[in-house]
Amino acid sequence: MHNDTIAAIATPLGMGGIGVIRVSGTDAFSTILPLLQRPKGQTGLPLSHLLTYGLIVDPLSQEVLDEVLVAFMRAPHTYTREDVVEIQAHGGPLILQRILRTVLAQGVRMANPGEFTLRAFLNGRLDLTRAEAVMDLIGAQTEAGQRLALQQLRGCLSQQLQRARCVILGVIARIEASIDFPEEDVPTPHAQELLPLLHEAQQQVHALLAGYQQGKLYRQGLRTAIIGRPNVGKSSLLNALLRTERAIVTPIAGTTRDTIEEVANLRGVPLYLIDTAGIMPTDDPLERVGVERSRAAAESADVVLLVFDGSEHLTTQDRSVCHELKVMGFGSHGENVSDQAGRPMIAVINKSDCEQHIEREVLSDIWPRTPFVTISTLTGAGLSKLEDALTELVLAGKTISSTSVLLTNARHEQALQRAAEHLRISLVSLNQQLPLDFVSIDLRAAYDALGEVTGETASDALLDSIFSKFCIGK
Ligand SMILES: Nc1nc2c(ncn2[C@@H]2O[C@H](COP(=O)(O)OP(=O)(O)O)[C@@H](O)[C@H]2O)c(=O)[nH]1
Ligand SMILES: [Mg+2]
Repeated sequence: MHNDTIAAIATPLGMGGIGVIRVSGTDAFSTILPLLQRPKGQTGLPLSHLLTYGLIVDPLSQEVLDEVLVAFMRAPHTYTREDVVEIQAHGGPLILQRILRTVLAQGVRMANPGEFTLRAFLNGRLDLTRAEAVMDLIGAQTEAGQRLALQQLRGCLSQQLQRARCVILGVIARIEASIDFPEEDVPTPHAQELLPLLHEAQQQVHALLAGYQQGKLYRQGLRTAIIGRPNVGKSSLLNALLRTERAIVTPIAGTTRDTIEEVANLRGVPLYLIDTAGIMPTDDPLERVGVERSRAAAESADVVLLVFDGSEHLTTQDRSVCHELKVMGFGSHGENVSDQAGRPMIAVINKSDCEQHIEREVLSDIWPRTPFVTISTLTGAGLSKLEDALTELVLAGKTISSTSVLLTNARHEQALQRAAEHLRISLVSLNQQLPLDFVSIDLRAAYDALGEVTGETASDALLDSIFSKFCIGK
């Protein structure tokens, strides 16, 4: 099924200077060449990997569809490792679709989502972690996310995984040789020789797992709900963190009726900010929907920014918002640092440019161990302190360097957890001096689990589920 020739529009649908149609497979050259009318005197196959000028002509109607530049790229030095043709046409959706239709009419099949990358994987150009990195790179929301994806695309994660696999395979080979050839000269390995090797593999797996919480943050970002009663400055805070005028701000309480979601960049972590209508009792049916959505936003958030108006006394509404968040488990409880931490929350006291009337002691009683930050969205005072506090809360002071390899993908994490568990059991068996074939069963399972991450032992169903998430043309 993977040797037919496929085609798709590889650039996003919309108006643009250029748009690209990608064709891959054994018939790519022989399909496109007859559609291309080149300047007089140019015949035969153009040189590989160079641009050729010409017109795309519909072979039936002889109509000229567009003036194009075409790259003919000979396997194996191509994205898919097959013969690839990329047609650079003018970037209008209609033009690109007409050219694509003409190409498909020559017997080429429309590519499935991710099929070009799937072929690159099946033809051995990329392993699975690198193929997945292509998608992460395209979808990255911050430069830090981009860097992590690029590290993965360049194979840094695969290399670390292969090192651990190699060690495990070495141990399996020694055990199985001694089991298979007991009469010959293959000595039974001693636990003392194998233990350090397995500890080394275990350490490599654990090191990767340890980076996952952080890596996940950079890739998936953080849902951050801005909560508080109306008019405390929630929408102003959203705008300030985005450094744009996204939400409408007015002195009229209840201006924001629906929730607004935008992505801000918190020192490399994508922050999905949710501005809410505010949580307060209301009889207005429209407002009630807004209030319900605010509650839902808080409930589903990773972090809450609870906003107060420092220029006013605490109101009953402020207190009832506090009560609701407590019930949802936000903020740290108890008197001691060692007490159980609640869901992450920062209390933000806004309007520091005005005379202050808020009862801070009351707030500290309600939220004894929650960080407080005083800001003014009007002057910008305290905003970088707020970003510090957020960074501290979610990253605990850890930031990444440009060469970090971090696990960012839940699929990888789950497979590595399984590998770690099998390694642990194999070490227990070895320490208890159980027969070596017990040890080797778990080592094989650990080896396979690591291979699932790189794709060496991935099932077709897994491949389908991964590549179907790609966009068409990738
Ligand atoms: N003086 C002062 N006014 C502010 C500040 N932040 C917001 N406001 C004003 O407070 C009112 C309500 O702001 P808004 O962001 O719409 O509050 P929301 O209802 O919580 O979203 C508007 O008139 C803002 O201009 C601030 O830091 N200082
Ligand atoms: Mg608002």
